[in-house]
Amino acid sequence: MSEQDEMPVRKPEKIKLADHRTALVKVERRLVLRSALSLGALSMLAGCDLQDNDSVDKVLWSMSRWNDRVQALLFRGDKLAPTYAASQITNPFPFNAFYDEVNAPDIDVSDWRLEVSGLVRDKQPWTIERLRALPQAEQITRHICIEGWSAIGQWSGVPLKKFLQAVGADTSAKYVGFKCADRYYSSLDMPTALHPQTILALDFRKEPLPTSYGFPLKVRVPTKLGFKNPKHVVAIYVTNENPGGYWEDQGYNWFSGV
Ligand SMILES: Nc1nc2c(c(=O)[nH]1)N[C@H]1C(S)=C(S)[C@@H](COP(=O)(O)O)O[C@H]1N2
Ligand SMILES: [Mo]
Repeated sequence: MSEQDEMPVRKPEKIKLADHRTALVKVERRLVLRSALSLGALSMLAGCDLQDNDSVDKVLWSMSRWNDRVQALLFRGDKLAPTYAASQITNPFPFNAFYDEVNAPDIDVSDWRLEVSGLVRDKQPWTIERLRALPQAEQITRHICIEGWSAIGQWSGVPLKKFLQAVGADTSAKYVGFKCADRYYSSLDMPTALHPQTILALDFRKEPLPTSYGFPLKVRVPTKLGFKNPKHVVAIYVTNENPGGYWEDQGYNWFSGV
């Protein structure tokens, strides 16, 4: 579709979209393939001329929330993300965070505990040794960053489903939230948390996660975009209130997955 085709068919003087074009194009990109709408359809659905910042903002946020619901309905708990051969692993694997690599948190694993709270039976914190004693799963999958790069990596660790079962989580709750050592945070819908490829990754390429890639624990979710893969995780909680996330709360679509 060309840029022209996306413009709503209305009298030019009534259209005040130009200022918000970048934001609207971003939101349109966020509407994933199967539920995509054109900009024209967006302004028609909005039923307004999108004349001021406030109404544009409202439309953008309501579209994003609508999109979360549609995406959640389209999500199939059994659909697997593609996997790759060891020879396809990207080396070196790229680093990304909201800060430079030298500032990645340097965590002493003997002090580190994984805190558990919310709708769970057992709130005892976990040491790395106890996590390693749980069943482990390995995957070679593609990490896709919204900033426009992707890379294939190999991660292994505890399937989040097994962990949630081990702590007696209420898996009828809606969300699982994560807090990180660097103030990053994110969250998943329960069907994605229970997905067989969602793991509490402890290893990268069969070695403990390097500092930059999330030591000592990163949530690896190959059915989601990279920003929904929190690194340096220190707390997990089960809740019915959407915990949002660092980028999610700045306007990135919350579901951001397939
Ligand atoms: N704790 C924490 N986790 C994070 C981030 C971050 O800044 N802090 N950035 C996210 C983003 S946007 C991406 S693309 C991936 C990058 O992971 P990598 O450094 O292993 O490639 O981490 C995600 N998880
Ligand atoms: Mo990212």
